[in-house]
Amino acid sequence: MKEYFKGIEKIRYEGKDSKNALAFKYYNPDEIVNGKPMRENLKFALSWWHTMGGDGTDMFGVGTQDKKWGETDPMAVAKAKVDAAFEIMDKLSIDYFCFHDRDIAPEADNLGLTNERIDTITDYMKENMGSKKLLWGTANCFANPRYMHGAGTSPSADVFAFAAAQIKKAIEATVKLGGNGYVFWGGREGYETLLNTDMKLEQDNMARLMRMAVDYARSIGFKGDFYIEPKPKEPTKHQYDFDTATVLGFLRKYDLLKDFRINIEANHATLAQHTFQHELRVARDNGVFGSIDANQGDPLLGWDTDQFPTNIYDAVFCMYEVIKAGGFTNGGLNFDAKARRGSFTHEDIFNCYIAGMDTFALGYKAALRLIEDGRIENFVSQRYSSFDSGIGADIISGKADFISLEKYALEKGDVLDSLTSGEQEKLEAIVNNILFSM
Ligand code: XUL
Ligand code: CO
Repeated sequence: MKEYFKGIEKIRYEGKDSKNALAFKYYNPDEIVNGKPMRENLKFALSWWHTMGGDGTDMFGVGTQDKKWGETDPMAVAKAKVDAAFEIMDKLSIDYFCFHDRDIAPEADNLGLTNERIDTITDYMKENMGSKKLLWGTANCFANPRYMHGAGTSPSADVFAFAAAQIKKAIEATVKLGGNGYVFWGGREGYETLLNTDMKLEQDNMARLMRMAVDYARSIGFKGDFYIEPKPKEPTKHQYDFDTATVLGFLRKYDLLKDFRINIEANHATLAQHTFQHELRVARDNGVFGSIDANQGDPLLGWDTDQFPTNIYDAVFCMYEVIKAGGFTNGGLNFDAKARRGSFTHEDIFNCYIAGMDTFALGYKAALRLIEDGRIENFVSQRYSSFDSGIGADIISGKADFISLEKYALEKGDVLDSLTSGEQEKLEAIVNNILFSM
């Protein structure tokens, strides 16, 4: 088989003192941590769209990165992407991948032919994937002009029908490749102006589409999780799946909670003016944590820059939430991230993944130390300990009511002396102490 990355050997773990750029400093896939090999703790995934297809095109210029893989015919390119992707995964010890239907096979002149192309490519993937696994599949229902007003939320019933047919095929491809997840990211499921929008019908229809997707997927044996990936804006001014809390309301309203979890993307969290950890905490606290699209934005830019994640603090707090949620089940950590336009060489692909994977490996270990160290967790439980006994325990158990609480407050007088310091700076220093003593 053709080798696409000649001169790049399998990336080895060399430890933190290594100066070799093409080596892991922190990610040792087979190291047992917290009872499991790191590759299973982290479940890294390659994103087909950015890594195999994204060529650095932006609104000011054409691509800078060769993503044709030496081919010109679109189906030959699609096959070459499979070979090149699997070579990258082998060389980086990445076990999972994620794709949109249109990333793996280019759209043809009609849906029938497009679906045949998906069959051809998924046959080829299945033959060649060996022990690699599909983390999740999805349908790109946002790029084609037919989706200019949305897919499931389009004002056109024809477009709704077309989207349903497209999603049906994407689910079939996911099931065929053994995927344990199916993602809905509503690229254009939102609005530009309420002047032309029936918001209620649009959201009711989106729920109808999701219900049909679940019913169909279960009927063909899909046992995995569905995910909604929240994002507040871009491309639409207002996306319906704004953030995790909004999506929770939607899932509850339409009775979809049994089948859906949340796929949380770091840069989407920051676009919603939340931290990455906030979104993960909301998901964890509500039992809907599912999967992660790992990347980072730039604090100075207000859009989705999808940078490879290198911010160690974000990775620590992300992994803290993942560990507290019990680790990944069907989900994993997909690098929904792309090389900067100026990082245009094939070697940069490896530099990017090594940077991201090392960041999360270090993040995982630091999060575990933070938990084992106990200073922060003990502080938090101490801070709320007034609910463990006395009046606090009565509030929690439901024994207290307004009448008994008023009696308590009247007897007590002021309660200011029950407060203790929040000690934020001390806790931040503890995080630094743990991080920099590793
Ligand atoms: C877009 C985005 C998507 C989804 C899958 O911002 O994150 O790539 O992850 O459709
Ligand atoms: Co994403």
